[in-house]
Amino acid sequence: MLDRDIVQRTNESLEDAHRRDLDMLAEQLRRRGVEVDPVLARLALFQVAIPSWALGTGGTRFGRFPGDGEPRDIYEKMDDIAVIHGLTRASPRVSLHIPWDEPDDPGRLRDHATELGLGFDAVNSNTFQDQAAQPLSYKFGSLCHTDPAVREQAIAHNLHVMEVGRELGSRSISIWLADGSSFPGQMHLRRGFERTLASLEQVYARLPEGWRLFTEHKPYEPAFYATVVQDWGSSLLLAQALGERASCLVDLGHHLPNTNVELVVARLITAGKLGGFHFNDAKYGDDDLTAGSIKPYQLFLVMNELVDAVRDAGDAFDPAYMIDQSHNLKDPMEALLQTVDNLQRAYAKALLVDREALDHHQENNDVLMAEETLRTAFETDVRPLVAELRRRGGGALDPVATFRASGYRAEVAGARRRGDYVPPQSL
Ligand SMILES: [Mn+2]
Repeated sequence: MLDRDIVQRTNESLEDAHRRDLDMLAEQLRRRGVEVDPVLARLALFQVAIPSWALGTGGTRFGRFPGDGEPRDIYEKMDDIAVIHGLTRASPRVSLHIPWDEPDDPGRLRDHATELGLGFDAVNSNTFQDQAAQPLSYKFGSLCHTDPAVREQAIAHNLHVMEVGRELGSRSISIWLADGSSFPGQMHLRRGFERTLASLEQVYARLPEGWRLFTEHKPYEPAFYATVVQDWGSSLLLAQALGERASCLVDLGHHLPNTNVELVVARLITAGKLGGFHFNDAKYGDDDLTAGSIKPYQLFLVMNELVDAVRDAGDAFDPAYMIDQSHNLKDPMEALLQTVDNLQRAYAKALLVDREALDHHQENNDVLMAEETLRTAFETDVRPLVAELRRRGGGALDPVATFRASGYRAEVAGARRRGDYVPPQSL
């Protein structure tokens, strides 16, 4: 099992090279008037939640190729997340999906999480699939359905998810509005949206004290003609109509090709309605690839808007940062270690943007220097900064290398197959 000794031994073997890399970077940053420690202090505030559905191998419409040692239930998933957090020190919360990871006893799961040093971020409802014991079908929609009984069922499900979340200590619910139509004429475009809003009002009215509700938009899929909450504009209409505690969730993959996602983020910040993120990356559609793997510059530009918003609003700006990925080829735990690292790198680069210089160049319409100010930050190799933050927090200088050295996957593969699995110690 993964223990502190392996982290320490691996760190020791990497320490010398790390020191030299960090010193070189610190010297470079000093020339720009930037000190390492304040950057690390701000980088430490960036934490991201691990989704409960990302610990097992995902699949495509065509097939699934499961790996050895996948977690068999939510408890084993929590154990894997504890290992990920132990290595990254930046992912202490879990975003739970219901019913996929519905706990039999929320109190017991909460205790298990606490023992592992974990907590819960937004809970996710699901009205885009029919479940075994469910009386009415979502084939033609859920919260938007023409039949009030189906809408009632979907509302009741969301209320149930909030109740489970409340017992777990969660403080928000993400609702992906997957309803839509695949053919012109299938659904009355305005009425479908109005019914969705009316249903969400019922959910919002029962939002527990101190909770937030996130609406998640998507342009197409599973519906191919008109998604009810197709874009950030529709999501914003819902959040504004619902009230102060409703806001929009931006899934990076839920935009049509070439959409300027950082601009969407900026607009939602202006409206005071940026609730949270689902980080991932995409080449063609909702590909759910590793965040930063396809469009690292876009990820940096999104982070740049977030860091800029913190500058203006301080602690009042507090979106929920979550990952939403499907790991079909990579070991899911390794992919998540890589993702957290990628996100921290992008955020660290955004922290290095010389904002005074950028303001100056923007005010003076110096296009080239404004762009170069961003590029200077983006092209800085911040890997030693992120590694140093992990090291200081007791994590791994190189999380994937440490994970591989630990033999964790092989060990749980044996135990989980044999059925005598003993949860690992928290890092
Ligand atoms: Mn999502």
